[in-house]
Amino acid sequence: MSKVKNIGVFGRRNSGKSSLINIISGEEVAIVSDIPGTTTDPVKKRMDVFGIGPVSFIDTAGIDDSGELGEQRVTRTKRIISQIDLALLLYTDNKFEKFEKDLLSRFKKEEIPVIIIHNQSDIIEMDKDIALELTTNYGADVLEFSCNLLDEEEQKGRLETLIALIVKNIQGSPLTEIEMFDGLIEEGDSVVLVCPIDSEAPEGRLILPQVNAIRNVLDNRCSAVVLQPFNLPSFFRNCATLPKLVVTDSQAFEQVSAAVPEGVDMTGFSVLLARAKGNFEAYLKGTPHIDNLKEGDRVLILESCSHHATCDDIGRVKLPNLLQKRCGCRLDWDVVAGLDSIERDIHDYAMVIQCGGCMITRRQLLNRLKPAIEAGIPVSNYGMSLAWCMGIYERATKIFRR
Ligand SMILES: Nc1nc2c(ncn2[C@@H]2O[C@H](COP(=O)(O)OP(=O)(O)O)[C@@H](O)[C@H]2O)c(=O)[nH]1
Ligand SMILES: [Mg+2]
Repeated sequence: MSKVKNIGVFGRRNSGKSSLINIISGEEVAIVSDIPGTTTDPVKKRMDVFGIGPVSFIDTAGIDDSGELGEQRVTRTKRIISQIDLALLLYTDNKFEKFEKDLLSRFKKEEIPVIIIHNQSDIIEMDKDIALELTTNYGADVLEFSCNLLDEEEQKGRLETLIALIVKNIQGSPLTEIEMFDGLIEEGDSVVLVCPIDSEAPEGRLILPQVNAIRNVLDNRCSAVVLQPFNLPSFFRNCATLPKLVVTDSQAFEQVSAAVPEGVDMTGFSVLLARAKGNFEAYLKGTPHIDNLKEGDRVLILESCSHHATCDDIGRVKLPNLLQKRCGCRLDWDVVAGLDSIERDIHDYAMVIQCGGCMITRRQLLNRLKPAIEAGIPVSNYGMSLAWCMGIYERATKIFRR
């Protein structure tokens, strides 16, 4: 199961926010009334949408309220915007003015996808020219809608269009975080998690990615078998049905790879994390460029926190050594920590390698990588680069390249 996606419903008082949420959810949740400003608190309504899982609609009543102090309103709007994955912006009477435009520019700044809805179209039809202008200027979908349609079939059709747009916008959004096993396993599958308990393992507990993996396997109504590398041969000798997937700590990849039958998919925790949080497509494309690095090339390491001993060691010692060994030549390095600005011209770099980004949001991470990607420089991340250098990349990414 994925994380709940929050959808904010915006619009002036009486534009039909509460009515729309009611229609979508098919229940009376938000209070609908003829008196402006009845809904004063954001009301959250949860439902499941096929294709994206649980979503929660947030009724943003009151943010156009002229009675409230301007500053408070801005703060409240900002707070709502910071939690949403998608915005529905309602307008009526073809009036798309400062209130609507200000909201749109906020969404754009935060890279939040938006669907613009001309509501109450039963009273005043949507002006197609204005709608086209909005699509052209803002790159947003514009939908003609009405909460008061008498024709049930027509209403059903419009709702289906709206839901399809919601799914498209959320799935296509770079902000949507993926859970570790999203799309990889189905109810009833079993997953083997290989967790070596060695000198690097913390005293008396598992590390966070392992714990998160167990939880996410359970969320998917699957079973998790947690074991150490040396348990694998006997596990495969005795298991009645083969597991769907084997996930291992990358340190143990070679040993695990030898013990897992050819036909069983396997990958690493670090690869799953790179997919969940980073720009995975760009990493898949960029990582093989490691083999094109040549003498004197400059590599940029983006380390997103500067106080994590293990990451520090990977970025400054382990990765440079492994990469130089793999390429058989000397490379130059810059490590930029935290969210510090990159001083050199990005074009000076032959490659950019990003850490796992466990301390920053997906939005921050994607913004961090943007200059390199826009400049056409190959990007990778710690886990995937390590996998490449250790010669285990092919097998660890096979399931993602089908
Ligand atoms: N004719 C018509 N009335 C609507 C439509 N949507 C909402 N209303 C009515 O407009 C009023 C305000 O709607 P409401 O959902 O409370 O607006 P909100 O303030 O944005 O939450 C109510 O009387 C609704 O019944 C619509 O599409 N057509
Ligand atoms: Mg309302």
